[in-house]
Amino acid sequence: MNKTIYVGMTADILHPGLINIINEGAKYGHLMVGLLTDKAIAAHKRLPFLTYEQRKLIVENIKGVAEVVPQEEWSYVSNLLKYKPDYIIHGDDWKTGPSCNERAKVFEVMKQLGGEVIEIPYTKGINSSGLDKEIKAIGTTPEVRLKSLRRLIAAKPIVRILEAHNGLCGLIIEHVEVNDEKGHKAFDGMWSSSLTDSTSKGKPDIEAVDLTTRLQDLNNILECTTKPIIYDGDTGGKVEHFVFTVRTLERLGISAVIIEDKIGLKKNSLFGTEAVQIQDSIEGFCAKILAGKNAQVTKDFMIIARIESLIAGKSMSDALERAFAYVEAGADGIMIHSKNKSGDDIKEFCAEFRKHNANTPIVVVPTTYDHIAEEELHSWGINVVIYANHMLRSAYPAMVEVARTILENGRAQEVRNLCMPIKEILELVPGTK
Ligand code: SPV
Ligand code: MG
Repeated sequence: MNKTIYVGMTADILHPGLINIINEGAKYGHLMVGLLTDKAIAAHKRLPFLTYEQRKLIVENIKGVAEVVPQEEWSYVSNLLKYKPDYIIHGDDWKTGPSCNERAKVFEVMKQLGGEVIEIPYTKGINSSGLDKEIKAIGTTPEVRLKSLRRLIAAKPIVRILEAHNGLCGLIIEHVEVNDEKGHKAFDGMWSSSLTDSTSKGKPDIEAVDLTTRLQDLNNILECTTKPIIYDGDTGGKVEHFVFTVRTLERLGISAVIIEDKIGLKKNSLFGTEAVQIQDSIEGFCAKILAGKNAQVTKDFMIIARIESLIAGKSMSDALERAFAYVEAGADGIMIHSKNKSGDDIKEFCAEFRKHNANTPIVVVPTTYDHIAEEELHSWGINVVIYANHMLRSAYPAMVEVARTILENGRAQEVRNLCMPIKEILELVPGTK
C-alpha cells in the first residue's frame, strides 16, 4: 500500500531547503503538504507575502507533491491526528530552539499513530526566518500593502495598530517586537491620526492640515515601512472632495480610510460635548460612504464609518441605527468611538451590533478606557484596536524635559542619559554610515 508522508510548510519563499525536503519526502510515498493558512501563521510571524491560494497554486505544481491540505494551526498535531500519515518529515533544525517543544509533541503523536518521524539534515545557510528578514528589506508594493489589512483582519483575533506621524514612528512600528511566554508580538500596522498629524505641525485638529500636506509625512512612512496604514480622514470633507481622497489614498497603497459622521467645523472627539459639533444625518453620511465606495478602484480598499453618537451624548440606539445604516450603505467596517472611561458603552454597543451582524469589522480607539486589554476587546467582538496618539504623547514630555534641563544647566551634559547615545542614532537608520 502506498504510504503517506506529511510535511508542513508556509512556502512563502521557496528555497533549496524546501525542495530538498520535498524530494526526500516523496521517496517514501504519497507526499501530503500541510500548507499553513494565514491564520496559522499570523499569531507567530508576519503574514506571508503571498496569499494562501497563491502559495497553494505554487506548491501543488512542485514535482513530488501529491496533495496540498490546509494546516489551520501552527502546530502539526491536529493535522497529524486528522490525516494519520505514516510519516512526517522535518528538517533536523527543530531539535533546538523554539520548535523543540513542538518536536516532542509530534514524536508523541506519531508514536500513538504507529508512524514515524523522519528528520533530515537541514540545508545550511538557508531558512525561512533568514529570508524573512531579506523580504522585509526588499519592501512591498502599494497593492500588497493595501490588501494586507483585510488579510490581517481575517487571520488574527485582533489587529493591533499604532499611531505614526513620521517616518521614525513608522520604523519603530515596523520593527519593535516582543517575544515572551505568550509568543511573538508586533504591531500589525499604522494609524495616520489627524490629531497627531496636526499637533506635530503645531496646528489644531480641525481639518486645517490638508490632504496634500498630510501626504508628505505619509509618504515618508510609506518609504520606510511595509505594514498596512489606516488613514484618519476626519469628516471626509465634501462628498465631491472625498471621492478624490479615496482615489489618492488607494493609489498610494493605504488600506483604509476612516471617516466620522460629523459636519461643519470638526473638533477632536475627545472634547466630547464640551465642543459644539454637529452630527451628519444618516442619509447624508450614507451618501458619502456610497460615493467613496463607488470611487475606489480595487475591491480591497476599505471605507470605515466612524460613529460619533456616544461622543455627542446621544443614545446607544442612535449609534446602532447609524451602524446598521452605514453598513447597508457599503461601509466595510464600523468604528465606534467613546470618551467614557469605563468602556462599558463600547462593550454594550458591540454586544448589540454583533447580535445582528457577525462579520463587519469593528474598530475601536481605547484612549480613555485604556485599562481594557486586547484579549478582552476581542472577546467583545472587536477586530481592530488603534492606539491613536501614543507615539506623539510619549515623545512630547520627553522633549520638553530635555529642553528645560538644558536651560536650567546652561549645557547639555545633564540630558545625556535622557537621550539615545550618538552611536545608536548613527546606527538607527540603515545606510547612515
Ligand atoms: C485621531 O487620532 O485623530 C482620532 C482619534 O481621530 S481621536 O483623537 O480619539 O478622536
Ligand atoms: Mg482624528
